[in-house]
Amino acid sequence: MTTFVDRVELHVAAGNGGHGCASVHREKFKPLGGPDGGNGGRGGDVTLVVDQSVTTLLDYHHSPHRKAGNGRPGEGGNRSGKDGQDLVLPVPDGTVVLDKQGRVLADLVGQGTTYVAAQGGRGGLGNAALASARRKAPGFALLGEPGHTGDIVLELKTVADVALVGYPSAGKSSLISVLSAAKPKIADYPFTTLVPNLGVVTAGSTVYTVADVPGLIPGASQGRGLGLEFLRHVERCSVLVHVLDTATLESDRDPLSDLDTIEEELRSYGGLGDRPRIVVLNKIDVPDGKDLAEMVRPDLEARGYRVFEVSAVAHTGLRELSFALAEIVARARAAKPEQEATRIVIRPKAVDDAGFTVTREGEDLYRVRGEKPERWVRQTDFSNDEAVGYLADRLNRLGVEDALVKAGARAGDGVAIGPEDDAVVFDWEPSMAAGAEMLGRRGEDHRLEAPRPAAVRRRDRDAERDEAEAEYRGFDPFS
Ligand SMILES: Nc1nc2c(ncn2[C@@H]2O[C@H](COP(=O)(O)OP(=O)(O)OP(=O)(O)O)[C@@H](O)[C@H]2O)c(=O)[nH]1
Ligand SMILES: [Mg+2]
Repeated sequence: MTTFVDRVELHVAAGNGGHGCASVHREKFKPLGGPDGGNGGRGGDVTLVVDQSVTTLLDYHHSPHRKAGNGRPGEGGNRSGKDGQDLVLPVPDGTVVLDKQGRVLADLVGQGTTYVAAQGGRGGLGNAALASARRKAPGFALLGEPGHTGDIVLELKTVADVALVGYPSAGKSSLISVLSAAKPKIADYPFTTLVPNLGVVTAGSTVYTVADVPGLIPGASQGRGLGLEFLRHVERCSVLVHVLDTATLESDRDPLSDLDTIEEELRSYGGLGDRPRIVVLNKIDVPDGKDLAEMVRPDLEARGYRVFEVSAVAHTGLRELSFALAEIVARARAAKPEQEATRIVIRPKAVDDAGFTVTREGEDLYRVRGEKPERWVRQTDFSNDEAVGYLADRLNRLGVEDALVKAGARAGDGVAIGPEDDAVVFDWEPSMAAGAEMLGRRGEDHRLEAPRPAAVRRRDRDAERDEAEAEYRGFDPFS
């Protein structure tokens, strides 16, 4: 028997970006030939892809830690690092991706549907890419960014058009076995079915799928029997079929009270109220069963159910049932427009906000949050003064310094960039950028140039930025 696993916790780690390289071109008789450090490669993504040949999440149960490849560092001679290998994880059709708090991140239905569960880190720019007219020889490069890591929960919700529900031994699996080519386990003891079975039925020109779930008993909502856990597999169905046993030997049961019991449990589970229902009275090959079926039929019809009398063993009434189901399924499909074509690539919401916030936390601590400042910090090699100065320039250009002044920060106050558990904290030097400008822009030797008035410096700075943006286009270090 294959094991069925329909819920797993998965730890995904995308690859880290490779570091940029700081290198100076060397040739005989040309000792300082300009910066030629290449960019680091991108870290690989971890991607989930629906693969209909995969039916359980078992693999992930056994090995829940999955990591994509790291990008390689850039090298001298303008050689870029290789991108890290993406990791593609095949998942069953109908896999729901949740975060640990239970919020749905994605619902993966349809062959090829793709979800990027963790995005690889960007590679760091090498010093060749960081060079510009005004910063001719950067003595630093940017670090590659760490890839995203996180815990996600995968939950399988079977994708079936028709769901069979009922007491244990009512004959749900038997019905699937005679309506379709599926061969589920059938036996005369309760809870034969421990995991959902799926069968494909063809009726005329309509092809649809039927799933059963482990039998329900009174109190399933309190966890009796196998509980209601498996009802999530019927959530996607467009029609519910009550399979009622007309030949049970238990004296306190009959089709009508069985129906009430199951309905009560479905209500406790919730969310299935709007699904059309039909009733199947099974086992009419048993003489008493046939009598009982005829007795309860008017009652059921009075409650508004369409009723089918069948025998899964004697193959009675199956054709009528399968065509009636086909008709309901076809109607349901027509009502909700065909699921958008498969191969939808779903990415986690792109973090693309240009903004940042400054908040005061306590006497002398200010916190800066924002996608850019946080990313720039991750890209900075703090053992390299020039790299730190470059970071200060970038922050200043974004307006972080001004915002700190506005928020009341003063020299010596702590400035934390990033979330509480992962922040870089500086002692703030408000004059940092100004000071740097006085001494000369990074990567240039101010001693070779005459001092220029502030307005000119500002114009130069703007020009430098424009130039940089044009130069790197898609790979803009300032964005
Ligand atoms: N006489 C008769 N017996 C049937 C019929 N359908 C199913 N059975 C018998 O009823 C018993 C239970 O059938 P299953 O198909 O395993 O029932 P189930 O609803 O899937 O049960 P669980 O998986 O335990 O919830 C088996 O012994 C079947 O052979 C029928 O139409 N007539
Ligand atoms: Mg069964």
